[in-house]
Amino acid sequence: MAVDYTTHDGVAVITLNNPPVNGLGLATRAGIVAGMERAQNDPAITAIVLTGAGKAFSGGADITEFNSPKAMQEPTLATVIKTVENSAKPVVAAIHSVAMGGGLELALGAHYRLAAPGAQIALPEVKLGILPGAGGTQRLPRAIGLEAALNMIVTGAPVLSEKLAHHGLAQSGLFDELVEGDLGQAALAFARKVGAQQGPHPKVRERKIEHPNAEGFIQFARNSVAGLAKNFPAPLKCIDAVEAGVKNGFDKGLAFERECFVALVQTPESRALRHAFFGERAASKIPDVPADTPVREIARVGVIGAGTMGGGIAMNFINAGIPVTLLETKQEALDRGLATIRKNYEANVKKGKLKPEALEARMALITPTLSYDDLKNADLIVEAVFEELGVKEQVFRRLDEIARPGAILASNTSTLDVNRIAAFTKRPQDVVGMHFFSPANVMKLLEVVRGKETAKDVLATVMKLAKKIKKTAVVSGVCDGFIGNRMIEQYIRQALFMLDEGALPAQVDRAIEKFGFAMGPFRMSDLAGNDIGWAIRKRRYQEYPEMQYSKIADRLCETGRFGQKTGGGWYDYKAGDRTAYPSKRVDEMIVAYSKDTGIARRKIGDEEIVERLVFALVNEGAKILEEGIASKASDIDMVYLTGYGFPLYRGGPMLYADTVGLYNVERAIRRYAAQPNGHAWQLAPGIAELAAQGRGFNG
Ligand code: T1G
Repeated sequence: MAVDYTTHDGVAVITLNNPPVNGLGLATRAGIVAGMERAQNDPAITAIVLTGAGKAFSGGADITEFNSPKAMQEPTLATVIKTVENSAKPVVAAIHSVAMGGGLELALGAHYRLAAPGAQIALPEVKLGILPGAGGTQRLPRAIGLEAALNMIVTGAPVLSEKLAHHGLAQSGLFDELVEGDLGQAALAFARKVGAQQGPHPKVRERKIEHPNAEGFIQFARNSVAGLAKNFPAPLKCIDAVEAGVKNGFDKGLAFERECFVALVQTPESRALRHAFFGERAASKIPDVPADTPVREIARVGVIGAGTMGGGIAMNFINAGIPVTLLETKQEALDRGLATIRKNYEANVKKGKLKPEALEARMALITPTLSYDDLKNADLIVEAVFEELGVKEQVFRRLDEIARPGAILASNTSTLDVNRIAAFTKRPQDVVGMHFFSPANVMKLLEVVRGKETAKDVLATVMKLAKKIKKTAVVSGVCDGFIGNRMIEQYIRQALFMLDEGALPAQVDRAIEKFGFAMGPFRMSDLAGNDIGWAIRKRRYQEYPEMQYSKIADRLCETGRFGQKTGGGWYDYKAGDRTAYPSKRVDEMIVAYSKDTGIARRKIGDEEIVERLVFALVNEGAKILEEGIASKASDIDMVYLTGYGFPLYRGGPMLYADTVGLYNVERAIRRYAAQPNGHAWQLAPGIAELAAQGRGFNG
């Protein structure tokens, strides 16, 4: 049963009991209404307490019911809240831990509210591309005032309950009492007290919204939100709904809120945000690794290599309070690495992101060493040494000798075969890839590369640890480039072919940045260093002689134009200025290369640029799914949303393909396959199959 009903000397207690967070699914909603009716009809009951079992009062509407008929089935949340608000007997909401979204809206329908301190109070709907759809935009301003309410609704940010107990403006606070002790007992006592009082009991909806200049403030809110809301319609709609209630009263405001909700829930932006919300959680679930797989304790971590990657990796663990032994081969490299870590923290202190005393505490968690023996007690050792198999072999053979039994041995490799690395040890079951993205202490994405012998508890341990170090971990099988880099390879290939065929770097970058990417391929390459791609291509030419590439990027590198670090790459740069200025010299080089290769240049439109770049990702992603390298399309989307600057409001390459329709994606790919360089377009069978069934990657 999703709701429990108990009575205690004249007080009925309705307890939401729908783990994990008392999502307000249909059964829960029906249970609350049934409980309310039961209490109304019981003459012995003088008051009602509404509370939540387990880890939350309520996390809001049951998002697993979104876009399903159940979400709109009576009793809807609006009906539940009306039932509570119109109850002849006073209702006391007793809140602990979490009251979010519909959960907070439900509490706002009660006549009184008590809260334990430390509870997260929020209307986070805007983060899902919608707005509070059960009266939140109308009741919250009446409960805590226009400014505080607008801020919570438009940002979706949680506020701790103790901050809402009393409010500076005219209205009393959201909570009638903050309860340090036993919330249940306090709620029963409070309920008995109000149950003995003559009604009617206070309704939030009857409070006035007092503000000296509501119209002015709302306009100010609109102006400040405009930038933040650039690609997202929901924040501005939140303001519209609050304004409707201020201007036209509660009932009209409620009706308008409903209209806005129904409109927003259908938008592609909301679908993308919900997809990302679920994708983030789904990524930590590995199909063949049971959720209750025992995990190994990770109390101490070893990091080998104190370079850019090693230092960033070490910071992730010490940020989570896990001590790190940092190993280098030479003292000056070790000193340099420590200095870089300290510099990063000092920058955070300067930005106010870190307290000065916390800096020293974090640095104290690092034990620098030049000796492998100091790693012998580590529970996890992550190597971030030079990306060359021979070097990895030395490291893993040495680790096999000194690491304690059961230690997890992880490689940060971005391109090498984790199975071959595991084979350098006698414990391949303990070897896994942990591919961090640079800068490792900033980028959320972590590709967890599963070798064919990697043990399930190793995977479960690393996925849990990833959550602790605030990474979005996605499991990848072993292939060249895993998920992200394997797909970006085809994206870059198309970008280069389009230069041969008629486009120029600035045009390609502008088109894909207009689509929403943080940075186009050429600005990105100039930032990362064109020589990195050059080295990878040289290896590819050896390994995949049959795969044709444009050689324009090699020609650029042969002139030493590695990007920002050499003052020039695809673009020109001025000293101390990171602005990418189109380079006449490079553009001429591109035109000359087309001539040399006999390709007649043509005008390439932005739409073709975006299709060829994004569908190159989609096509390779489809192959990755078919090969089982990724277990679900949302994993691929999470890789692109958290590691490659794919626009969040489009939900990732695979969701974007679903939005376009795989029927149209297939037609476009077949069209490009018939053009020059069409050899690069080998349509993934999965796209044609799904298109024929009228389906998408995400159902
Ligand atoms: N419904 C159903 N399941 C939910 C859920 C929800 N609202 N929120 C979380 N879960 C699941 C989640 O998928 C995961 O499942 C587990 O709970 C633990 O979550 C009309 C329409 C509540 C702060 O946006 O912010 O109300 O992986 O890992 O870190 O206006 O979850 O274990 O199977 O995040 O302790 C608005 C979203 C809905 C709240 C808990 N509510 N949730 O954080 O655990 S829209 C939200 C959160 C709405 C009304 C509208 C967090 C949390 P599993 P978790 P956590």
